[in-house]
Amino acid sequence: MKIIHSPRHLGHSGHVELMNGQVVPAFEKPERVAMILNAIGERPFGTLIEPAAHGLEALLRVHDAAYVRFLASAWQLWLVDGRDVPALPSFWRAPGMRTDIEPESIDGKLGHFSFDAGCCIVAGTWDAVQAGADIALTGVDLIAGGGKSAFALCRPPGHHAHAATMGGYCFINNAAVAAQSFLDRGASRVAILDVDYHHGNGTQAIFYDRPDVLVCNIHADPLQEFPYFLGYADETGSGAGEGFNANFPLRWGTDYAGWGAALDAACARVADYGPDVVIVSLGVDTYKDDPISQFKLDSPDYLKIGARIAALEKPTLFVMEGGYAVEAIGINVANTLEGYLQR
Ligand code: SP5
Ligand code: ZN
Repeated sequence: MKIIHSPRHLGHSGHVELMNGQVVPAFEKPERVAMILNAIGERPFGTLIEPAAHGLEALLRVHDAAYVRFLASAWQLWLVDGRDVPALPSFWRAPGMRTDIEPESIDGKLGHFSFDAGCCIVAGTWDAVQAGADIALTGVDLIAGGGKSAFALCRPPGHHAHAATMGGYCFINNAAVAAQSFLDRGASRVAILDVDYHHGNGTQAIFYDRPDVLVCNIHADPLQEFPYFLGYADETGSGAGEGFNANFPLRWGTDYAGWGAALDAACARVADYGPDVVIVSLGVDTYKDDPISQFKLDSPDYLKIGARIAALEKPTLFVMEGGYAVEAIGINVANTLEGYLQR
């Protein structure tokens, strides 16, 4: 399996987030990728390649132009204001306030284009984000060219990002950009299977009214867990997209017995849909020792996840999302890929 990786993710470092009322170093940190590369390097299945530059066109197929302009300029605007610390949003609108105006001030823009304080911007963030999208698009190239599978080692992750909103460590929705790119290259149906611990609210929202992308999400119940305001079981799509979104919320403490049953149900939906290609939003924050999560999957369980996905017998693009137990993230990702390849 080709593993697509770029060192440019390293530019997104030294950033912070708000956790339990305090500003803390971000859990979404560069060491995550280093650990995944280490684990993959110890097994026989990976060929590392660098992404090809794809420009912004494919990003603009799912993201608003004003949002992409904001991401590209935010760090400079923040510096102009005389600040030399990481940029973090701290102002948001209430329902009833204006949504049609993008403020001139950087603090206004940061709030306008975000839904939490999870997306801290530093000098190298935009370059890392662009590299991440190029990684996903290079994965599309490989599979559109006849490859059976590929692993897009994206960082930062993407599944919480909406068309014009960052959040949950995500800026550009790599999986959504990849899905749209498959369609633009001639696929008629794409399935996204999101196994990250958190609901992929951005991916769901981007494709919610469309039948050409089936979005299936297995995640912690938003009654208990971030992103709180989307990801409930009654969200099934709207308009032409009715019936093409499926959520499998699970309670804190869920182990592989419960989680694997949801995976079977989600995979049955994917198989029924008959997609040309499957994109797996691969988060391993379902792991029992993840520092911000509450599921109980253990490392050998990821072999089973990979095997279950392989049983779909579809071309498959794995796109990296979350996973914050740095000591185990590499083993868990490598197990997923090994389980996929060995079936
Ligand atoms: C891609 C991805 O996995 N993004 C996750 C973003 C989660 N941000 C909010 C987490 C809130 C967790 N609260 C934990 C309390 C621990 N004491
Ligand atoms: Zn997550």
